Amino acid sequence: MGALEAGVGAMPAFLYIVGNAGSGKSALTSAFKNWLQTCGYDAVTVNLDPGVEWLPYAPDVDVREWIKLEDVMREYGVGPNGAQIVAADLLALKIGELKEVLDEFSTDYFLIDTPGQMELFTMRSSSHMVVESLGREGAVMAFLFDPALAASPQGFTALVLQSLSAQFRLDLPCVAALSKVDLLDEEDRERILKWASDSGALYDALVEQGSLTANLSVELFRALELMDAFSGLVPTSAETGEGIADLYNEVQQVLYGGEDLSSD
Ligand SMILES: Nc1nc2c(ncn2[C@@H]2O[C@H](COP(=O)(O)OP(=O)(O)OP(=O)(O)O)[C@@H](O)[C@H]2O)c(=O)[nH]1
Ligand SMILES: [Mg+2]
Repeated sequence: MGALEAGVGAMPAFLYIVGNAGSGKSALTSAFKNWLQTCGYDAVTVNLDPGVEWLPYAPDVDVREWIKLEDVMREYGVGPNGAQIVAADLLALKIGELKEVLDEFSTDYFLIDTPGQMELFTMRSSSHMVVESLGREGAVMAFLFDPALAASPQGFTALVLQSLSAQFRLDLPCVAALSKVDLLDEEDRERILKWASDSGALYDALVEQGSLTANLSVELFRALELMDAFSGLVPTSAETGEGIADLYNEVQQVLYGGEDLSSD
């Protein structure tokens, strides 16, 4: 199905863009907004990182309006890491105000750029409250696999486990994307994409590297298969725009099951 055929739904989508530090969340937020606008859809970008100093886009809604990391450090007498944790919890207290601001927008897509340190968003109950308050209807997570981490079978497996724990913690459906594909040569790209859809290929690669010996690993792979962990990755590049339409279609598929819910 083509991107425009899929159409957006009548309700706005909330796309939480999640991934390890430097995996390309902010760049993808920016590229996704540009792509949606080119297709004639409206999108609102939301920065949830209180510590970010520079963004590749001008956020429409910015958590720094309410919470700034340097203020938290001063007021609570904590360092940058401690301040991130306090800020994540303060966000839960400010969520009513954030929601009021979001409610003022009439849009198709909220693109939510989450903090650099992924565990601050995926592991704290405050984020669960954020998702709950903004609404589960229309909410999806895009989990980014950074090629720098996904290139080795061990790194790839660790990302699969992280994405599952993020889904489990936030209780959100997930679309997994390989970011920055423009940095990969054809061979590396194909290898990583194969691991994402073929657990046997990943298993073999781990065995080849001597990373799997115990029977427990077989059991782990069986469990991962049962959890649908090998349903593929959407290759994307914020740099070239490759795959953004595919990512959009995947999100629409998760939200609306491929039905044409175009509000036109
Ligand atoms: N070549 C290439 N570089 C990219 C792409 N996306 C992001 N980058 C670069 O990767 C670096 C990190 O990108 P960001 O978008 O800031 O990543 P992030 O996940 O938001 O980073 P934090 O918020 O700090 O965790 C920057 O130098 C980007 O220019 C891409 O698709 N292709
Ligand atoms: Mg960022």
